[in-house]
Amino acid sequence: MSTLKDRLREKIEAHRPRTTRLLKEYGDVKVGEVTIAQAINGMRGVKALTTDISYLDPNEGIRFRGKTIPETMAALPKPPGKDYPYVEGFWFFLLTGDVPTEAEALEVVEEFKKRRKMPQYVIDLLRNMPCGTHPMAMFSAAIVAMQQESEFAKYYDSGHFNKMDAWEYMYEDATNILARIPSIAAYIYRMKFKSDLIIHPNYDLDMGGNFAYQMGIPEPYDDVARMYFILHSDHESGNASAHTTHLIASTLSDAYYALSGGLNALAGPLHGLANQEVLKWLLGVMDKMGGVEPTEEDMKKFVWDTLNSGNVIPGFGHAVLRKTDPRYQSQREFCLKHLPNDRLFKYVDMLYRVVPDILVEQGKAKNPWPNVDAQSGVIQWFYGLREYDFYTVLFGVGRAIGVLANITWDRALGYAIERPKSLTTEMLEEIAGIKKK
Ligand code: CMX
Repeated sequence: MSTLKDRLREKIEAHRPRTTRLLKEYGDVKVGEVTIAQAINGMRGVKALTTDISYLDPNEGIRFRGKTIPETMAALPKPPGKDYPYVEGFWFFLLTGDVPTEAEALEVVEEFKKRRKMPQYVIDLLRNMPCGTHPMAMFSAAIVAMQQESEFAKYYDSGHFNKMDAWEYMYEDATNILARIPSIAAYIYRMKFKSDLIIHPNYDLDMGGNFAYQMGIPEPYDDVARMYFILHSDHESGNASAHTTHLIASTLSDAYYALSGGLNALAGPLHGLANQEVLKWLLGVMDKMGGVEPTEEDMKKFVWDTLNSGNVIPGFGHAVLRKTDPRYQSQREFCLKHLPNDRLFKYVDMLYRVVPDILVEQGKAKNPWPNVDAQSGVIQWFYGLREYDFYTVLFGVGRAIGVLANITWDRALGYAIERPKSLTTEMLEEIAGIKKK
């Protein structure tokens, strides 16, 4: 038994009575009300989910297990000589809420190495997909293809399924998936964009180090990977990828089905695909300028042209945040340190100066500030990863950490199958007093 699994068991056993008590003794206490706008417009702000893994304050941004991003990065153990923590230690932290010691983090590193090998049938599947397939479709298909290996599904079929133990099988599936997905992502990249010249895993390296190795990108890309996966991991339960994963898992579907579905939600341009859209948009700006650096006036015109043509400015705005996303800030600090003179970074920085005022002037977006996706593609581009169709896959590797931690806890606490209630438009009109019953 691993230290992580033992610790998780202790945490789960300590936590269960809190959930049971809330449900039994306080189940009827109201946490809020729902308006017609919320019922029609994407349930924005409806408080109807529970997670202890992260919390998103509209002004402060994300906290993982109570810690801000800088606190998280500072607290967790790091590989020797590196600036960013082991992703494996971060997984320990998200699951348990405890900062692991170096030895505990390294135990997870070793556990992931043991489970790293990716099945040949996944490579065969990916090779057989049409060459026009988007990397996100390949990624999602690869995950669901491995469903036949699900320990959770086997346990459910065993005939002695017990709700109290179900989390253990979800945890095993989650660990197997996390150990493999950086390799799957790198395979997709090398297969699709590097003439299928695949680099096999290096079993001496941690998750971030091995990912950089399998991508074929030298240091400090290993640290970029660690930073990137941690920053993109979790953003509460209500965002589309996390919520989709949670919803699917609530049916007692296993982690493979659930994560694959969550990744499909991430693939939308209003969500994770925005990072590729930012790059595409910026390159369009550069192309129009014919290589000449735009002035702020030029940039303002491009922004207005985009808005006037009915499109959103990718990388800006957020459903919950009302300030600059601290995930954007973290990446900006990385850029200021490692690529301060990069041309694309300067463009992004110029956008930071011009877009918020324009969005305020336009008067539609509730949050004019940049989100995580505004900055992330620039870093990848700088390190030679220029196939921006791939960027959302990177987001997906990170997001898997958060959503898999969440569905492990969902099973531990026995959260019910999700089933909100719908109303008809006529019923809303009656509630509004427009129509009489
Ligand atoms: N550019 C132009 N218009 C924007 C905008 C932007 N960046 N952000 C919001 N708006 C518009 C909305 O489209 C909406 O217009 P309509 O009333 O015509 O439909 C209006 O402002 C109000 O929207 P909102 O309440 O401020 O934002 P939502 O909660 O509805 O949507 C989000 C949030 C992120 C989808 C939206 O801000 C957006 O489309 N941003 C650009 C895409 C993006 O960067 N997505 C990535 C978000 C982070 C992530 O999940 O990865």
